[in-house]
Parts: sequence; structure tokens; C-alpha cells
Amino acid sequence: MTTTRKALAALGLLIVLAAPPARLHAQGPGEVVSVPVRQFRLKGLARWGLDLLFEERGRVFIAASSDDIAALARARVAFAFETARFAPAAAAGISAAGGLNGAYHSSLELETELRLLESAHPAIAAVREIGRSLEGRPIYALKVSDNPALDEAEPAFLVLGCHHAREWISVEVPLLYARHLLESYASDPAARDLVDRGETWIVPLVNPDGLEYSIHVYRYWRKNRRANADGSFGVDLNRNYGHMWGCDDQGSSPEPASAVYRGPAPFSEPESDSVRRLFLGRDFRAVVSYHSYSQVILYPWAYADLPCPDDAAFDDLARTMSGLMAAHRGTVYAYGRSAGGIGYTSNGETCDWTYAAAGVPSFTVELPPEDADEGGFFNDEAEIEAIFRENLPALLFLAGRAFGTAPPAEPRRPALDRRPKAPSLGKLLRWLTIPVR
Ligand code: 0X9
Ligand code: ZN
Repeated sequence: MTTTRKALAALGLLIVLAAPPARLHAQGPGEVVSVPVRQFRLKGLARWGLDLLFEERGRVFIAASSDDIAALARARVAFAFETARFAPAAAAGISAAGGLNGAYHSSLELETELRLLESAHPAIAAVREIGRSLEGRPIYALKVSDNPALDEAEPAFLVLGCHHAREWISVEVPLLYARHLLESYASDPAARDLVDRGETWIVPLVNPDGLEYSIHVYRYWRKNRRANADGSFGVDLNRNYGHMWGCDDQGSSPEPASAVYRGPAPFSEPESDSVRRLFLGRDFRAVVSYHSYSQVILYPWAYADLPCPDDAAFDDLARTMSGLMAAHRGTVYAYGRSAGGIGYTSNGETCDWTYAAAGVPSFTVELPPEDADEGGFFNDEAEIEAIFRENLPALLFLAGRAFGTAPPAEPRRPALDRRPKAPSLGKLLRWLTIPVR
């Protein structure tokens, strides 16, 4: 057993034993604070529904709202403010040209970009509003296909981004994929084939309200902006889908203030419901939902550590995807079952639902970096293009499989069969917010 796993096991035990606090805490603009692991255990903080970030040198880092901070103080937890340490990373994106979010797209910037793509390629691209967020922002899909105004009887491929507000890079990869297909159509027979034979539906921003909040108010915001009955905000959109929703409290929570609150009912949120309505009307043959961070490719099930009926086939696909990704510049994406060794159990996830609804390959791709020390959610703007480029061959491969077009060339070197190192404690810590009834 690695040290990391031992530490996790110890924390897991405490989660079962500790009593929950009298109230959970509203998330809002706040601070990064750290608490010694000993204190974290002693005070049973794993059950507070805090937004846990990572663990480093014996301290647990938490994105804490002012309510959280007040509660920590009341509980006499010895915490330290760490916000200043992270400010340079956050500030690095500020520029006169790019505004607060630099090269990343806000919801309005994304809309502009999608409309520009549509007007530059009207024969093969159409912007569709698939629904509206709680705060009334349009949720856009770009449909890339010949005759985009017609719903033809063609196989479809769904690419999703940004269920989670703070995962800015997950908007960019789907958007750049749309751009790639459109701009390569004239010159690249493989891209032309994909556009002519199938429908690629690209939804780069499922959670526009959350993204705006992350840009303008609180960079670590994760959920949507639902005003919950207890005064807290947000439903975790990747806990709000309908397959085995709320089957237990592992990795999803019934507590509104939790970072992984699943909402009052499956598809209670207009954002996840927009994806549901888009999905059900069409012949989707594969799904990729981008998140960050940790550099992994995950497939169902997430709700329990059980193999889905297509486990072996999905493992094969994921191995090939991982190999194609590594071939670009050596970035190794680990792969495996969502609830398995490189992931964690949670219910109400997007890909469990798309797989259950249509039986099609459905992958959650967690983009780089691997760890918090390498930047966590703060991907350098200069990395956006390279992260897209390394993901592109995997997307083309899966799209080819989905549409029955010619497979792309094999990876230049053999797929790295990396059954990766143990998951980082930091990654899993973020989900050890599991209230036990
Ligand atoms: O927990 C999630 O919703 C995702 N991870 S993230 O850090 N981006 O929030 C999805 C992870 C894939 N599912 C599981 N490992 N269960
Ligand atoms: Zn995510």
C-alpha cells in the first residue's frame, strides 16, 4: 500500500466515524486556507461539505467561503490563510487585451467565437441554442455537419465542456475541435469524411453561469448558480444526471452547500436538462465530456465500482486514445473505470447517463495537469493549444469509430499501457465530503 493510499484509508475511516457539523456552509467568494492534516482529522472536517483542493506537506488546502472561515474559527480549527500564495497564478491571466480571463473564453466570448465560426463556414456549421441556464444565458451547441440546418439520419458524436465552472481549459478543447473540423474540411479528407458522414455536436460550455462567477467573483467556483433553499448556492451538474442518481451518498451529496450537491431531483437543473434533451432526440454513437484536472480517461461506471457490460471494449478504446494522446508530445493520460483505482465512486454523472441511455462509449476526459503542484485548474494560456493538439487524435479516432469512417493512422509509437500511479491524495480529498447518514 502506498503512503497516499494509507493516508486515504485513514481519512476514509474518520469520515465514517465523525459526526457532521450542525450546519453546512454556503460557498461564495472566499479564501484559500490550509489546515494541518491532524486537525482536519481531529475535527472531522471531511464531513463538513468543504471544497477541498489538495494536500501538501501535511496540510489540507480548502477553498473556503466567509461562512466556512467563520465556522472553522468557531470550531477552533487552527487554519492559515493561503490566498496570497495563489494570487500570482490567478493574476497571471489578467491583461488589458484579454480581460480577467486572458485567452480563455467567457460565455459571451464563446458566443462570439461560435457565431464567427458559423458565418465563416455556413455550409457545414450551425449554432444551436439547446437551452438556457438558470440565469438565462443561452447554452450553445455548434453542430458541424453537411446540411447543418437539416436533422439528417446520420450518426452523431457529442463533445461537452465545462460542467464545472473552474475548469476553464475544458471550454477550449471542444471549441478548438470545432475550429479544427471546420478549417480542415477543405484540405483534409479525414475531416471532410467526418463532417459529411456524421453530425458532430459540440457544447463547449454547459455551465455558463458558473463560468461567469468563476471569472468575475470566485475562481474556484465549481457548481452552477442555483439558489438553494438553505441559502447556499449551486448544484454540481456532474451529479445531476439521471442514471442511479442519488443511489447513495458516495461522492455525491444531498446537502445543498456541499461542493458535490446533486440537486433535489435528476435533471432538476436546466443546464443538465439541456444536454438530456439534445441527447435523446438524436442518434449519438459516442460522447466525450471534458473536465480538469488529473490527466485521465474514464469510462462507466462511476456510480459503483462495477464493470459496465462494455468494460473490455471501453478499456480498449481508452488504451488507444491514451496512446494517440501520448504520441503527440508524450503526455500520458491514465485510463480506467470512473469508480475504479484511478477515479472514485460518485453518482449522477454525465457519462453514466449517456451510456445507460444509449449504450454508447462515453468518456470523461480530465485534462492536464496531473496534479495541483503543476497548476491544478490554472492551466497556462500558452498550454491551451498543445493540450488541444494532444487530444485531437483521440477525438478523431473516436469520431471515426462513431461514424464508421476510415480509422486514422496508428500512433507513431505503441500505446503506453499505463496503469497509472495511485491517485493523488489531493484529487480524492476533494471528494471526501461524503456525509454518512
Ligand atoms: O468529479 C467529477 O465530476 C469529475 N472530476 S472533476 O475533478 N473534474 O470534478 C469527473 C470524474 C470522473 N468520474 C469519477 N471518477 N467518478
Ligand atoms: Zn469537472
